[in-house]
Amino acid sequence: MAKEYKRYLVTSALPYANGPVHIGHLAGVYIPSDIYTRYLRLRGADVISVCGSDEHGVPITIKARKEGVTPQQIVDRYHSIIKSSFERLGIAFDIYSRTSSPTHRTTASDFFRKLYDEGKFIEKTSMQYYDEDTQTFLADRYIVGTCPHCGNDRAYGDQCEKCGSTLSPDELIDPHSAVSGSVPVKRETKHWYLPLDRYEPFLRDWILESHREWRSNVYGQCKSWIDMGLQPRAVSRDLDWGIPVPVEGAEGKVLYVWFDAPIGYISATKDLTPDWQKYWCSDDTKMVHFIGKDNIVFHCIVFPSMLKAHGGFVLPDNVPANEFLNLEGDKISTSRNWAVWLHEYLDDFPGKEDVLRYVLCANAPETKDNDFTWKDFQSRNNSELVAVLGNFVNRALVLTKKYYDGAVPACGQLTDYDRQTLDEVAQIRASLERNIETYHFREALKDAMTYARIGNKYLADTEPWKVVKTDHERVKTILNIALQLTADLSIAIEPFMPFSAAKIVKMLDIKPLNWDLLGSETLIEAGHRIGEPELLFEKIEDDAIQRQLDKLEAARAANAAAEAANNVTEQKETVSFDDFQRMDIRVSTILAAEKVAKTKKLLKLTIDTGIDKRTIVSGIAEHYTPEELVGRQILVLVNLAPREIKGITSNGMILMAEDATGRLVLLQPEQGVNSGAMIG
Ligand code: B3M
Ligand code: ZN
Repeated sequence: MAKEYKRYLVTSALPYANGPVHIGHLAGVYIPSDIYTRYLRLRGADVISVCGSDEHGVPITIKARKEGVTPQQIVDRYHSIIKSSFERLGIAFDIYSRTSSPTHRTTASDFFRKLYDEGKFIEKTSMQYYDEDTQTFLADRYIVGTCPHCGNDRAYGDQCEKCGSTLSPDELIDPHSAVSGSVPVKRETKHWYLPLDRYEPFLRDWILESHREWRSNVYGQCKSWIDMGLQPRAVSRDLDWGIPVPVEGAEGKVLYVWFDAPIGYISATKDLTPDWQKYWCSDDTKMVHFIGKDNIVFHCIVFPSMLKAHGGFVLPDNVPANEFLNLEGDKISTSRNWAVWLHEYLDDFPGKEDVLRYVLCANAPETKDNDFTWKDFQSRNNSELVAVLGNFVNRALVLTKKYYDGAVPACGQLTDYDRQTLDEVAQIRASLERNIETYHFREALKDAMTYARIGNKYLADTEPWKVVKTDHERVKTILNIALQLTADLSIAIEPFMPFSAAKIVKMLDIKPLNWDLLGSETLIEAGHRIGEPELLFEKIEDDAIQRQLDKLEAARAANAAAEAANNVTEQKETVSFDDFQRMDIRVSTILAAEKVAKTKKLLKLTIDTGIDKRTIVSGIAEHYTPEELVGRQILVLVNLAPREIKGITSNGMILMAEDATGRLVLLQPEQGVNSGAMIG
C-alpha cells in the first residue's frame, strides 16, 4: 500500500543566473515539475512548488569578468529575465527566490556551521594553483592550458570542451591563469570536505534498497557512484563570490556552489511560508526533486548526505530526472548560442505558450535524449492542437451556438454508440492519474488528448450538421455529450496547457471544474448558456518556422566564424623575393561564366587577362552564380601550368580568400584598372 502523504514539496533545479532559460531546461525540468504541481493543486492537495536562481559559482564570475561588470549585476540581469519568462510561460512556482537573498545566506551559513560544530566535516590542506598577479587562488575554470589528450590549447582546469575530457588542473600542459595570463604557482590552502564515504551504508539502504522504483537512469547512476566508492567532497572554495565560510580563519573562502544551492530549496520555502518546517521537517511530506540528469549525483547523493548529516529534514521520495533535449540534431549550448531561448520564443510567438508546453511535453526526454525540431513543432501544432483539440472544441461550441443559441441541450435517449463512447471516456482518467503520479508525463499528455480524439471522432461519426435536418432530438444528445467532453478537457489539459484550459472555461462560461468531476457524465447542466467560441489554436505557417531556422543558421555561421578565427592556419615556410617574383599575377576581367556539367562546385570562366582571353575552371559555383560574375575584375595567377579539369584545359588560377565559415570570397582591385595590370 503506497504511503499516504499529508503534503507535497516540489522542488525544481535552480537555474544558473548566468544566462536565460532555454527549451532544454524547460523540457528537462520545468514543464514536468509544473504539470505535477498543477495536477496536485487540482486534486486539492497541500502542495508547494519552490525554485529560484542559483547565483553563485565560477561561471557567473567568469561572465562578469568578460563583460567588465560585477557578479551581482550579472545575476540581477538574468534573475529577472528568468523569473519573468517562467511567469509568462505559466510555470506556477509558489515562490521563485534566489541564492543571493539574505534568507539563503543565513540558512546556508547556519547549515554549514551546524555540520562544522558537530565535526561532520574533514579539514584538509592541499596545494592549489595561485595567481600571484591577482593574489587569488584559481578555481578550475580559471586555469587554462593545453589538453593532454587532444592538444587543444584552451582547455580548462576541469574540462576540455574540444574533446570532452574531464581534467584536473595538474594534467594541463603549460597551465596559465585565465585571469591575468600569468603562470600560476602552487600554494597551500585549507578546505572542508563532506566525507561522503561515511554515508555509503545510509545511501545503499535508502536508495538501492528502498527506492528501486526510481527511474532506471537515476537509480543506475546512483548505483554506479556508490559502487565506485564515494570520496570526501570539498564544500568550500577560494573565491570572493559566494557565501563566506562561517568559521574563523576562512577569509577569502566561500561555500562550494553545490553545497549552498540545494539549501536554496529550504531558504526559498522559508521565504514562502513561516510554516516551512511543516514541509521540510515532517516525514508525512512527499518531497520530489525535478532536475536534469547532470544534477543526479547532487540531488541523490550529496544533498541527501548533507540532510542526513544535519538531521531533522525529509529526504526526497523521488527524483524523476529527465535526459537531455537536443535542438535540430545538435546539443543545446549556451556558449554557442545554439538554443531556443524562452524569452525570445515568447516574443516571437505571442499567445502560443501552450504550443511550446505541449510540444516540449510530447517530446520530453524522459528516458533518453530527444530532439526538438521546428518542423515537428509546426506539425504538432497544426495536426494535433489545431486539427484535433482546437477543432473539436470549436465545433462543439459553434454548433451549440448555431442550433441552440448557446444553451446546452438536454441529453436524450443514448444509442449504443453513445454508451460505448461514454464508457471509453470514463476509462481515461485512471490512466491519466497513474501516468502523472508516476512522472510519465508524455503518456499522461496523450491520455489528456484522448478526450479530444474521442470527441473529434464522435462528431465525425454522428455528423450532427447532417442529422439536424431530420432529427433535432438526436442532435441535442450528440451536442450534450460533446459539451461534457469539452468540459472534461478544461480539467484534463490544465496541468499541461493552462492557458487553453482557461480559455475553454471562459468559453463554456463556467467556473473551473474540480478534478473529481473528470469523466463524469454531467459536468455541465442542460440549459446552461455558454459564452462566445474562439479558436484555441491557429496554424503556424512555414515563414514563421523559416525565421527560426534562419536564426539558428546565423548562430551556426557565427560559431564557425568564431571557431575559425581562433584557428587561423599557420604561416607557410619562408620564400625568397625571387620566388615571389616568378609568380605573375594580373588584374583580369570575367567575360563569360557557365556551370560545368555534372559538377556542383565548378564554373568554366572566360577571362580577359589583358595578355589574352583564356579559359579557367574554378570551384566557386556554390559561392557565386555565373550571372553575378560576368564583368567583374579579379586577380589571376596567369603563369600557373595549365591543368585538365573535367575535360577542360584550365589555364591559370583565380585568387580568392576562404573565410572563417569556409565561404570563398573573390579578391578584386579597389577601383577599376586595366586588365593585364601586374600585381607586385
Ligand atoms: N544550478 C543547474 C545546472 O546544473 C544548477 C542546479 C542547482 S539545483 C540546487 O544546470
Ligand atoms: Zn582535449
